[in-house]
Amino acid sequence: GKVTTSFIDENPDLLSISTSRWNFADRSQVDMKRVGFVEKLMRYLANLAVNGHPAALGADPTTLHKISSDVFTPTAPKTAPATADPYSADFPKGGWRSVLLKEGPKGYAKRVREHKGLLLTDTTWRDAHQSLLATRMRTKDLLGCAAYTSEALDRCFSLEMWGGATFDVSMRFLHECPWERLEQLRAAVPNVPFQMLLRGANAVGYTNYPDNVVYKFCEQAKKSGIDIFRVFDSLNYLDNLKLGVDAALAAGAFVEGAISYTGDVANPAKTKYNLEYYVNLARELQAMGVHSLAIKDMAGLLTPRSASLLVSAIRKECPELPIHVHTHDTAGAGVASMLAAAEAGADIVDVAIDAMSGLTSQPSLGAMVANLAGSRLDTGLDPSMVGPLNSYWETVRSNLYVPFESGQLSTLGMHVLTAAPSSPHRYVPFESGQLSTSSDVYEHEIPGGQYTNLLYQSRQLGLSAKWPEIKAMYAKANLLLGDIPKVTPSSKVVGDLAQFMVSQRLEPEDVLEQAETLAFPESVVEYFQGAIGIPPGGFPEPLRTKMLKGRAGKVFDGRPGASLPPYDFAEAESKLRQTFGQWLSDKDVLSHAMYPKVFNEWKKYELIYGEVGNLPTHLFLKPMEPGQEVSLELEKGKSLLVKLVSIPPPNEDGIRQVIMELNGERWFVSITDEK
Ligand code: 3PY
Ligand code: ZN
Repeated sequence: GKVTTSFIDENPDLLSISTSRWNFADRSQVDMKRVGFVEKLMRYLANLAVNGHPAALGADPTTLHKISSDVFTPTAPKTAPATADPYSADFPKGGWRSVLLKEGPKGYAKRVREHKGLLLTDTTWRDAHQSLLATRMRTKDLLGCAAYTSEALDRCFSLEMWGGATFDVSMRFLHECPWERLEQLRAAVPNVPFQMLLRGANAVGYTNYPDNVVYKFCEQAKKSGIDIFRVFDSLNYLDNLKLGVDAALAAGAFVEGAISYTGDVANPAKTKYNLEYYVNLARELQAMGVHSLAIKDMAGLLTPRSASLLVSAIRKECPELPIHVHTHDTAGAGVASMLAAAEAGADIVDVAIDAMSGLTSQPSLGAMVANLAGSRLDTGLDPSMVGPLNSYWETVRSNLYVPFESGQLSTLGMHVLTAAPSSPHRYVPFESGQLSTSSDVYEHEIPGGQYTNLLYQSRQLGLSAKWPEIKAMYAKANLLLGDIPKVTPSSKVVGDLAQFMVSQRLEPEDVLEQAETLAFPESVVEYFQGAIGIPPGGFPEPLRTKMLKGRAGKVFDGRPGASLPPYDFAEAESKLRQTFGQWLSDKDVLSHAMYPKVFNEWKKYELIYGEVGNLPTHLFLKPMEPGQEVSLELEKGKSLLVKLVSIPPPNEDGIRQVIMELNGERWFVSITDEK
């Protein structure tokens, strides 16, 4: 327990709570909350110092020492950007979002089709860190460059910054509110459209939800700041796609219908996923009323030749719809393929800021800008503005220490890149260890977002020596399951089956033979039960019939969500209110509907440790050492001095009375030693 709270009593306005979730009814609640706020963060720091991180966070403990607590302030360039910009006339003042807001989704689509240059979507805030850093990027580090990004990338079609795995991970591992992330970033970036990835009927989860959950989710996401929904289904199953598209349309958003790309359209030997298959999908999506089409190449299988063939074919079929191409740079061909896609008529391609690009992430933004500069496809982005943004990300991510000049520099009327006092090397504990490109992706077809995850999981299961075998087995598992598009959640089914086969030493023949009796992973059983939809060409037989024989669980016929009863939001809310009282928001109810267990655990965590999203990343990740003193800036110009004085030995119950100081006042924090 704490000894005193007088410091807070004497400084009532010091610890203002910046979160948008709380609606304080009166002053006494504010003060109560403030007291709890600091006490809990101290408890977090004390617990981290005693117990370290839970293994589930996936932070490599051997790299934590690399995180330094140096303070830096990256700044905008000193030279004025070129004024005679031949392309500026093509870009709307106030960013593309002003066009979207004024002219609506159809108007925006039309303007994009008319635009001559290639437009870019920057994925740094979503897919890039999902693919490189296990989705562990914290809101604080996104906010550190948000205002600057709104200027440096003001000519982008969109910023992909939400959805996919970010929703789950922010609650589960970062102990942050995903909605708050969205709303805070929106406030900092009014001009560039925000884009999210919606897994069709799976919304931002791994399984089908009742329809009303998907509808309500889209409605709230739009309200909180999402402009563009990229909707996909992991099996390209039209009924699932339509549900997602309809829900996003009902929310009044710009809807991008995505085609999940697999195989190789340039290879005549690969007949299952040929041009006709994809053109047909494009036609179906167009009929659903989408505003643009995305070719979602989640594994990075598009070669320049296949990109060119595919874009041309779809362009011919759907001349009015913007075509947006997404790829991963796993094999190293990403820039070449996106250039080919653009030449063939794609309107928009996905890239990530250089320091967060390449390998399993998107191709480099800087490379695309430079490669097209001066051509008819010029992106219009100014490299002198992008440079400092890249330096920011180099510092956040990499092992390089990039020294920045400190101090304000905003004579050009531009935003200064300001990071909260924090450190370089922040995310080094989440690096996957992958150092080079991997062209065997054309064989195994593992999506970028899954590749590093699977590598990490395999390590945890003690299977890291078998990584090459797991990749090869992934390809075999895919064929066993019917040769399917592989992306969340179908990719999880393939990955689970592959790991199962490697660990049980099974070859495909063994699986076919013993299908009735093997203890398959749950995701594999559910796949065959139709829980995520129907794969292209149907389920493989006789495997499916054998698999399902004598197994418990519902078998779905058609769209799984269609047979789920509507979610009772009123009942869920009243139950949650009993637990969380006035602190509960509508958005929390939705988070709970999507991830009930994860939500409850996160809320329990917050009761103990508070809103840890407020801690700078180096303090969130790196345990403090006895004698160390840090300054916590909770608000501009108002800081707390926190010192870890010492960690005494545990008593007979295993509890340590960690001695800390808060602005010179001594606190004792009881922490159970779990080691
Ligand atoms: C996701 O669903 O999270 C993806 O990134 C799919 O590519
Ligand atoms: Zn992706």
